[in-house]
Amino acid sequence: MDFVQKITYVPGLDGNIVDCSHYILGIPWDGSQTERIGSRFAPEAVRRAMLHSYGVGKFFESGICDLGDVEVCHGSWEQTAKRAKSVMSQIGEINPKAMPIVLGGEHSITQFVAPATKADLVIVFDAHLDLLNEFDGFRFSHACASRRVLDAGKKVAVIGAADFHADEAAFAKRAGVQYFTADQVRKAGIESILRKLKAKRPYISIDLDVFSPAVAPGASCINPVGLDLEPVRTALAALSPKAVGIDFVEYCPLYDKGETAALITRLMMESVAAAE
Ligand SMILES: [Mn+2]
Repeated sequence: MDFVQKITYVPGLDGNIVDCSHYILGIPWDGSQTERIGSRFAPEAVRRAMLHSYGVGKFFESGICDLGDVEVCHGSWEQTAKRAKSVMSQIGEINPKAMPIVLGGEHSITQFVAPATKADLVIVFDAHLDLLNEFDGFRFSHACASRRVLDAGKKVAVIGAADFHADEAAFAKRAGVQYFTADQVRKAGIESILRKLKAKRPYISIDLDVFSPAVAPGASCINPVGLDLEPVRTALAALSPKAVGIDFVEYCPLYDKGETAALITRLMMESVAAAE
């Protein structure tokens, strides 16, 4: 396949893209990261964490294919976008039924993946709304991630919002983007929020900054009022059986000692197990 490379081999993830049910793909693009940097290192950190787990359910026996990473072109959004879209369309031609499990990179990468699925709702777990039309004059900033997914014709809902601009909240209303703050999750409970989302084929995007630093110390933004683990785990268990794709973004391994890689590994495995 053009524009993919594989560095770390994880035993048990050697299914074939031709007939696998799920595939893992890293997209280590972090060109617009602002607070902490280095999410380009996350896919390899997560693969290393996978080497230290026995798996959940039949994760390592389910024929998952680890494709490796998109060969991003550091310094060029245009080239990276071209390559990532090419990889997604090659996969779509080979095995359109395979479900993507994507490891970012920053949040901008969701716009390559979610629009390539049949999702009827992109459910984003994020401290931010990411609905700005541009940030620092750049339309493809990670601060505009959900706005670009909307532009691509997908509906978006956000869970765990904690830090956003008034313009984004106003835009969300106009554009019909449902969002729920972290405080609303704590008060109402995640189950009641999930009932408000009508998704038959959800795509799940998890920005690690939705969590409290105690849960995800390596998230790219520090979110002092972030969520605990359980509401997100509960939501994943409920959404995964119907999910058509999932991504984990905004993890910067240089800022923790592997805790967040282990967290992503666990959530990814639980998500696959919930759909078994
Ligand atoms: Mn965020």
